[in-house]
Amino acid sequence: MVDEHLSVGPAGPTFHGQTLEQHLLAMQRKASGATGDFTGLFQQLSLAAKIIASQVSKAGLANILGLTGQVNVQGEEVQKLDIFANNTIVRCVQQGGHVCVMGSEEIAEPIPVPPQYPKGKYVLQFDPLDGSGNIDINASIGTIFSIHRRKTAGNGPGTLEDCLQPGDDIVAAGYVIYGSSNMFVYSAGEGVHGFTFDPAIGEFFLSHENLRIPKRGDCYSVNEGNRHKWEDGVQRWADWIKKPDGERKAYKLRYIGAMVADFHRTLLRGGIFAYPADRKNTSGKLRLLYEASPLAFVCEQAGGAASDGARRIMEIQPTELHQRTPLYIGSPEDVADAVRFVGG
Ligand code: AHM
Ligand code: MG
Repeated sequence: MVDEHLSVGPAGPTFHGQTLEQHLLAMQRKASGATGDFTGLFQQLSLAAKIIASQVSKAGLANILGLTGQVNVQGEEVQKLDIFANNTIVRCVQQGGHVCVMGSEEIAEPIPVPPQYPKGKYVLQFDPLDGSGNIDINASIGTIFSIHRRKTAGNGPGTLEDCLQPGDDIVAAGYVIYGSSNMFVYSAGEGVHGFTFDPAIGEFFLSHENLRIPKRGDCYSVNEGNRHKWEDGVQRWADWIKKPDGERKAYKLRYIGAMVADFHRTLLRGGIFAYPADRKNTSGKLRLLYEASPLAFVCEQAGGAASDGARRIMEIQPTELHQRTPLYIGSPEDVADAVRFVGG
C-alpha cells in the first residue's frame, strides 16, 4: 500500500505531507479561544530540535576535526552536547514569550525567563538530551518535554510551584528522537502524532498520525544488570516474562539504555519498558517531571499505561523538581502484568 504522505521521485522517497506547524495551526483553528501561544511555543521547540539534531549528527566529527579538547579551532570552548542541547532549548524558548519558567534535567533550580522577554502562560520542562551516554557509540538519543499551564497568578516570573504539577495537568508533551531518522512525536491530548524530519527541506512532516500502542507486545526492556539489587517482586516479574506461560510465548529482551529510543520502539511495537526501584535506589533512576510524566502522557494518549508499580505515574504530585520515580510503561496488558508482580 502506498503511504499518502510519501512519494518516490527521482531522488528517492520524499515526505511532502502536513508539516508539524501546519498540523498545529489546524489544531489551533479547531480550539475555540486559542491565542496561538501554544503553536508559537511549539515553533520554538521544533527550531531547537532542528538545531540539536544538526549538532548530534556531527558529534562523531569532533574527533576528526580535533574538537574534543576544551577549545575548538576558533578558540571557543567546546560544549558537551547535553549542555549545548539545554542552552539551545532555553535560548529558543525564552525569546518566544510563551513561557513563564522552565525546568531542565541539566539545571538545579527552575530557569527564569530573563527580564527583557515577556512572560507567557506556559511552563516547559525538559530533558534536553536523554541517554547522552549513547552519543559516543552512535546510538539513538532524544529530547523529552512537557508543557503545563502556569499555576501562579499574574504575568510575572513563574516559580517552582508552577513546575511542581502532576502529569494529569499536562497540556502537551512529547519527545524528539535523534536516530536513523529524526522524529518529533507529541500529543496535546488529542491522540499522538509523529513527524519525520526531511533534512533536504528542513521540516518535520506528519508520518505517523494517531499512533496507537498494541494492547500487548512481545518485548520487555529493562536493565537486567540491576537484578541483584531488585526486590523479590521485580525479580519474579523478570523471571516470568522471559519464559513461556501457557499460550503466551517468552518475551524478547531489548534494551538500548536510552529511554526515548526504548520507549519509541515500545510505542510502535508494543511491550513494556521498565526502570524499577531497587534496594539501593528506592525511587529508581528516572525523573518524574521531565522523563516519566511526559512519556506517560504520550503513552496513555496512545492507549497505553504507565505506573510506578502502585499508582498511575500521571497521578503523582511532585514535591521536588528533580524527583525520581520507578517506571513501568507501555502496552496496557503488559503494564498490568508487571504491576501484579511488583505491587504485591
Ligand atoms: P540520563 O538522563 O542521564 O541520560 O539518564 C537516563 C537514562 C535513560 O535514557 C535510560 O533509560 C537509563 O538512563 C539507562 O540507565 P542504565 O544505564 O542504568 O540502564
Ligand atoms: Mg535523562
